[in-house]
Amino acid sequence: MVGQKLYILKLGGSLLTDKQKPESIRYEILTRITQEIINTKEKLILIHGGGSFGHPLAKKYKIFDGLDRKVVDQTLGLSRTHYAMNKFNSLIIKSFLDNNFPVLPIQTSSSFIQDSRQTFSQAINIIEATLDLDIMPILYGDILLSMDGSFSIISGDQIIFLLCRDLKNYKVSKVIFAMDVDGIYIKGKKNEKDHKLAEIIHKKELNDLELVKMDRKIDVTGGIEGKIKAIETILEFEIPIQLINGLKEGYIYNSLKNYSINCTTILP
Ligand code: ATP
Ligand code: IP8
Repeated sequence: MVGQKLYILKLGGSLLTDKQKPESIRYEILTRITQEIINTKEKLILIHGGGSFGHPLAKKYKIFDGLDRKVVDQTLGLSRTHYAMNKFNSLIIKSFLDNNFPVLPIQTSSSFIQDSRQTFSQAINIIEATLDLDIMPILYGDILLSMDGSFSIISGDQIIFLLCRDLKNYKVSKVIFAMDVDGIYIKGKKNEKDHKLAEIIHKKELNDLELVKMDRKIDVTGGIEGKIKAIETILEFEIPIQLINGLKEGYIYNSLKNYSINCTTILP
């Protein structure tokens, strides 16, 4: 089993929900994507983000910044943020079970904990045992408890880094971020309106990207800039990364099959 090939796919909150409208799931998209993933027959860990379920509550109760006695009912807000993510996750789990496909939710906030310096994975054996059984583990951005009596938010993007770092028996061969846009847009040379999709980016170019300023949605984990920071950490493990548009039919299937698509590829 050692070194078995594995993909990690993150379904972004921008893809599965309308980030401007609280707890709004895009069912048609979820149904199609579920089918695409099943059809690939590839082994993967599925992760999903917070979208309009986790981010608005995390923002309201300032969960990302940790324990703050001045925030009214903050620990209740911590529970509510987790509960919203759990609800979102259940809908995704249901979508696979409706298609008779075996999946198992791995509750992120019970699987990772941090101290003042780093985050520890507590459930790697469980995740690997799930994969061994050909059951697809599904994790999600969630609240993150801390051993010093505080808390924060762990993004789906950060979970990917931790899995790439800590999985023992599986080797991640590609990480895919499916979002509601084609990839990373960078500024062109001429004027404001001149922007383009970055098709191939090398690790050393990542810091100098001149990002186009697109719409700002509620996002406590840093939006596209936060994603790029997480990507930098994942590249430490020499794993190629793709950012793709999951709204486009067949793109998730094609990316998991390594067929060519119009997207951003980031190479270590
Ligand atoms: P979530 O964190 O809820 O899971 P996500 O992983 O889908 O969401 P976001 O963090 O919302 O992704 O980042 C993707 C969003 O970033 C896109 O919806 C896009 O509108 C926005 N964005 C802003 N600037 C850019 C840019 N230069 N290139 C690509 N996307 C950008
Ligand atoms: O959407 C954030 O995860 P992300 C999760 O992957 C919460 O950044 C609870 C806001």
